[in-house]
Amino acid sequence: MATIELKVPDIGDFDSVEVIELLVQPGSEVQLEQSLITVESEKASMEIPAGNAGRIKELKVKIGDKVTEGSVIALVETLDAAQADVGQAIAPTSKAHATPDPTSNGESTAASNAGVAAPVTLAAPAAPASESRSAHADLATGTGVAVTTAEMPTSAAAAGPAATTRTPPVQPEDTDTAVIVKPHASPSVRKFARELGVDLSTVRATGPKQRIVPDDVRAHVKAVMSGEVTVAAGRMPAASAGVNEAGAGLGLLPWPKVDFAKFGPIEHKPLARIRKISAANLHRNWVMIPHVTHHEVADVTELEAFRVTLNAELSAGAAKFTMLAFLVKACVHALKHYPEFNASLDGDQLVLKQYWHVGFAADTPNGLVVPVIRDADRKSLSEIAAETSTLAKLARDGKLSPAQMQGGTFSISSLGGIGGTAFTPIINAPEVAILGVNRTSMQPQWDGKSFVPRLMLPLSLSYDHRVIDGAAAARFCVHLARLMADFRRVLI
Ligand code: CAO
Repeated sequence: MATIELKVPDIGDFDSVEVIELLVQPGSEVQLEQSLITVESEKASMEIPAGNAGRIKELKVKIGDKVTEGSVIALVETLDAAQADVGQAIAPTSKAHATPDPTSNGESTAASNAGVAAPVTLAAPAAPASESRSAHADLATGTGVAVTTAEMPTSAAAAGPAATTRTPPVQPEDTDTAVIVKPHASPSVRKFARELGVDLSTVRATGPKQRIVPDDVRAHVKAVMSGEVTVAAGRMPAASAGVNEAGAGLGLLPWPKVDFAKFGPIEHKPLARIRKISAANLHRNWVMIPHVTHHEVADVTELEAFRVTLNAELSAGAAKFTMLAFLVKACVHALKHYPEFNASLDGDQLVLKQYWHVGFAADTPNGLVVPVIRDADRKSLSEIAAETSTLAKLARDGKLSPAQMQGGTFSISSLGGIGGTAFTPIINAPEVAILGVNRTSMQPQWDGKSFVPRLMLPLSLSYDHRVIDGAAAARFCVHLARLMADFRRVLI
């Protein structure tokens, strides 16, 4: 057993950086490269890793101390003498590195994507560090920002002749920016928060200089669990969101707590199970998908006349031809023409589906459900009409099986039987578009010479703007409206 000093390694141009966090205590066993302390400069905070494994005998720094290269952080008892021989000075070429933890790297990248975290460039007389550079496009701002990561020696003795561009041991966390207000927290606190799924922008900081300390994260989790604080529903996985994982915290106020009984009589009614499930899904989809709704009107004068004629010819008991059935058929045609509407986002890939399963929102006493008409492209209009009627009845009776609600590639939400002129249907994730339909009304239309009464059907297409552009949505709707205006076009 030998006692050696663990020192601050070469940290580049930083003369004197403040210790803001102690990550080990006397008695702690540390592994090689385990973080010992967090230091903070004007621009960045970084964790200083151990150049030796062993047991911490004594800490030589405390919070608030200023350290520089060579400052002794702690005395450590190595587990055997052999290690001490190696440990005092890790050779410049040895792989004494603090490769950023992939998750921590991800978050730093996120910060950089926001255009705020500049890589720290050090002209240091040290061994060349391996460097990797990657550019990440920031979809939110449309900018590409270079992020540098590097390995570096952990020992102060790791000096060599070559000048190089390097970063500190751990990807720096930007702490000071005028562009985006990023929560002020050390890498280890960020890691801790990530493990717990806590969005640091929602955490109240109590540390010095508005710094979030581990206890703040714990207090936040406690408050959320006890219902004292509410947070926005889930966060978009970085890949499929196309935005940084840290995201911009919504920074919402807690939900108002009101004693309603103070103002008049009240009654408590538990939410039905379906409503709770659909509410959670709708909330997630609304928050996570950048919705835009495009509005169009289709002249269905001839189609409605045709529908009435067909229904008049029906034999007893046969399912009525509904506007919904025509819409399903027309939508399949439009989806084939514009395949990105029959797709899902999977990370940075678009999954274009070669099947056309159309869901339709069904209003039930217990909430909204979306049964799916599978292979709508292969079914006749009367088959679709019969199936929607069967599925709608099953839905109202609460007898839909999960399989009957799965696999949809596009949805239709029809309020045509009720009214309205337009609305914003919420996309049924992981689909990328949904068509809302309102009640037809007779309206004057200009035919070039005079106004004529025409039966107009309002269409509202909500689409995921990450996948679909406004122009594509407009084209899709024009295409759909033309089909509805002259249904013979569906055959083409
Ligand atoms: N314009 C005018 N009338 C319409 C119409 C339209 N766009 N769509 C339907 N109608 C008429 C029908 O012709 C029918 O009239 P008749 O009884 O005289 O024949 C009447 O309205 C009722 O139709 P319906 O709504 O029962 O049948 P449907 O096939 O059109 O719709 C279903 C079935 C399951 C979609 C519907 O019952 C339903 O649940 N709609 C609500 C969906 C919903 O809640 N969406 C909102 C979700 S939030 O995004």
